[in-house]
Amino acid sequence: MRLSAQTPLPTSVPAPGYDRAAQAAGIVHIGIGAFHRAHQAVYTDDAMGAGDRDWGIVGVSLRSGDVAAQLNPQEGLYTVSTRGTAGAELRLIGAVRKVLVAADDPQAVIDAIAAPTTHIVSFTVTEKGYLRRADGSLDLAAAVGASSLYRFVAAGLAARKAARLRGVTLLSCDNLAGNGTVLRRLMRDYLAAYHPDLSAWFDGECTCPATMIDRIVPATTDADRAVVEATLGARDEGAVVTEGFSQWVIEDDFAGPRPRWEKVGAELVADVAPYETAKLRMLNGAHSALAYIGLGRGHDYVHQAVADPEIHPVIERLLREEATPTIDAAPGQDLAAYADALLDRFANPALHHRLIQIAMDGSQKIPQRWLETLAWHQAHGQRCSSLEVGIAAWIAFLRSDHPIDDPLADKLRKAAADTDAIERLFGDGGLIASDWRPA
Ligand code: CS2
Repeated sequence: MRLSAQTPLPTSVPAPGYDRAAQAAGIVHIGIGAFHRAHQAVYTDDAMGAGDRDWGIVGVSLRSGDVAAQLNPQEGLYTVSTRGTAGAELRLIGAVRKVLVAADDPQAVIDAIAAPTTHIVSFTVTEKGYLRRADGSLDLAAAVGASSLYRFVAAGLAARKAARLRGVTLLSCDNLAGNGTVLRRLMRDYLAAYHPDLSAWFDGECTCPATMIDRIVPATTDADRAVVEATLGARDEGAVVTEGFSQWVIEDDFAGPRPRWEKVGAELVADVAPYETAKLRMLNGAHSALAYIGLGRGHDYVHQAVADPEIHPVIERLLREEATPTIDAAPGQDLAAYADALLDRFANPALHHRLIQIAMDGSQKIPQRWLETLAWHQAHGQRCSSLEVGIAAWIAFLRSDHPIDDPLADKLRKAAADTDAIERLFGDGGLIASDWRPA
């Protein structure tokens, strides 16, 4: 039996306490992968559980029909399993109304963005989904492609303007440094090139707040779905598995109404930068190092790599001595406690977070995770031995038999094969733009 609104659930599984069918969709979310379902959709479900209304989510997949096939037959319902050392907890999430596939029905996506009830368009499209060139500008040729977020957003905004509706908040929830500013700049580049009539309206009507998003969400496996089915008594194809920890820090700069996410654990702040910088350089920086060093030493999962006595001190040094001094902490932000918590989170044996999942798209991740830290230390006349081990491990990974899943895969493999690999990757005119120069 497939999960649906009619499925009788075990009493141990909490379900939405609000009238799902009565909620209008206030959010269009582009890139509805496992991360969104375990993070923003949970906060939104909680906000509606706490009394907010009309914040249903229309999910969009730009390319693949997989998530639509998982969730639409289930009326958008799915479970989140939270796994820690103390066991697992399951709950049903009701915030997602349906999933659209842009490749199959582009007009439906444009109509959803243009709907009068929509106030927020949010994104988890991964680093490469922003189509940013090394100099920070938009890759204008790629941005007119069929799976470009910019095309859909611009067409939706044009329809709003024509209908004399208000603008929307564009909320980037990806791991980029200054994600709000990046999205605003790239959206402006797109409009200037292809919709100049919309540029002034966009500047006056739409905002792009920065966010720091944090929850570890491994890709769901068939084994995970089987465990959920045993508890639920129904098949949930859209199940997601995650850790207990969750954090969301959002710049309070919305163009119109928003859910009261701050009532359900999110932090609405004036400046996200200290949280975002700490998260990228510490959590994500350590993750990428664990991935490449760990794979090189034959591990499959994060918890195995961090327990390896050869790797643990490298990660601890990366967190405490390399990343920490580069971060201007906000008042009350305790970076030593954050490093402790990260080491505990990485050690969670119940998550089964694959290193190869983190290893993908290294060319898109490494600049904000490692190179800004390296550049800071270089400016202070210091080296970073842990990050240098990480870079060596990345090059070894690019030379290995592992499949390289990265938009620059071919170029990276060629550069890494060279005896001057570091120079070809990071030197002047190298593949990876950065302020850090190899010594
Ligand atoms: C990971 C992130 O896959 C990766 O690159 O570092 O997805 C990480 O798990 C999340 O950012 C945690 O919030």
